[in-house]
Amino acid sequence: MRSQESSVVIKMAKQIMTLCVIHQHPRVLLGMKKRGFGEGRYNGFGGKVHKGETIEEAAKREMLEEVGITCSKIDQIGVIEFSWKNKSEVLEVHIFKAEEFEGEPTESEEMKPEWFHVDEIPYNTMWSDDPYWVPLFLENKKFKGNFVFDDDDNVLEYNLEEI
Ligand code: 8OG
Repeated sequence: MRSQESSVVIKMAKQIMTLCVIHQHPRVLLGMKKRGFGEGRYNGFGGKVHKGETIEEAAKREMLEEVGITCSKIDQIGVIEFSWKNKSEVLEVHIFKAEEFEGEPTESEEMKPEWFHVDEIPYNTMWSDDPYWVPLFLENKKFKGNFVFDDDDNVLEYNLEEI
């Protein structure tokens, strides 16, 4: 019989993150990540949720910090959990859409903003999971899922469902 003492419980801390994409059909605003995690990839804007703020507040704060725009109305479209086969890190990313904003998208130390036509999303220079869920996002379909990456951030396995 397996004793309680011999079982190993590995607790993985989940990092709660935001990701917000401006979608003014038929164009979307992405940013080239200039430094840190995800450097060299186009992405929406976002980051870690700070203590004491809601996820939505964090998403709006990151829009202002990373691209200098104010989004009064954002809608949550999806939530995805990302993990790596050989790492204990787990990211829970809350994905938002904004159709309106105030201000002029402005390059920051972290992001260089750029508009793309929805038919010309630069998937080759984005996270490897993006081709799976961005089409749902563009069709305003809500979704949840999880992706597991290998050491090179390639998708090893995933689940994605509309909700
Ligand atoms: O604070 P930092 O710049 O490290 O935040 C990382 C941003 O990248 C945050 O907005 C969440 C987002 N992000 C991940 N993983 C993935 C992913 O696999 N695909 C996309 N599109 N964005 C991701 O952390």
